[in-house]
Amino acid sequence: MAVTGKGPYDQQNIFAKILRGEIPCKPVFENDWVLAFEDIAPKAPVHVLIIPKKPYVSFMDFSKTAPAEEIAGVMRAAGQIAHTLGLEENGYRLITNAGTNSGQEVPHFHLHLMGGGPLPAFPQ
Ligand code: DGP
Repeated sequence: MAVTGKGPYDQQNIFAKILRGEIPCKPVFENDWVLAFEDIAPKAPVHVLIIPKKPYVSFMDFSKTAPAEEIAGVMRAAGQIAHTLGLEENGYRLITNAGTNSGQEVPHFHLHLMGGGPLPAFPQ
């Protein structure tokens, strides 16, 4: 079921549990700002979720309240991950679902990084 993408932040959401190490993930990258790991239900040959380590419900929350340094850190990490995964040569898609109409399921802001092959015309 889609979530509204608005607060308050639910400390029991699945990505909060992954960040706390309470449930496993397949990590591909980590730095001070983000953790990135493989999506459990990939929609592309490469499908990685990039999440801030701090608690933001959605992009609406993140874009309004995160310090500029953190916003830059998350976006730079996304580019670095795409580079490291070898996605730059043939390109990739970077999206976020925010709120009910988007179908956001997990109420912790995340970027979907997809590539590794031709992607369906957007939106899927
Ligand atoms: P969204 O609809 O934008 O909120 O996308 C949530 C994504 O999270 C969806 O592509 C599936 C993925 N997902 C859900 N639960 C888990 C989990 O427990 N582990 C991992 N790795 N991914 C998950």
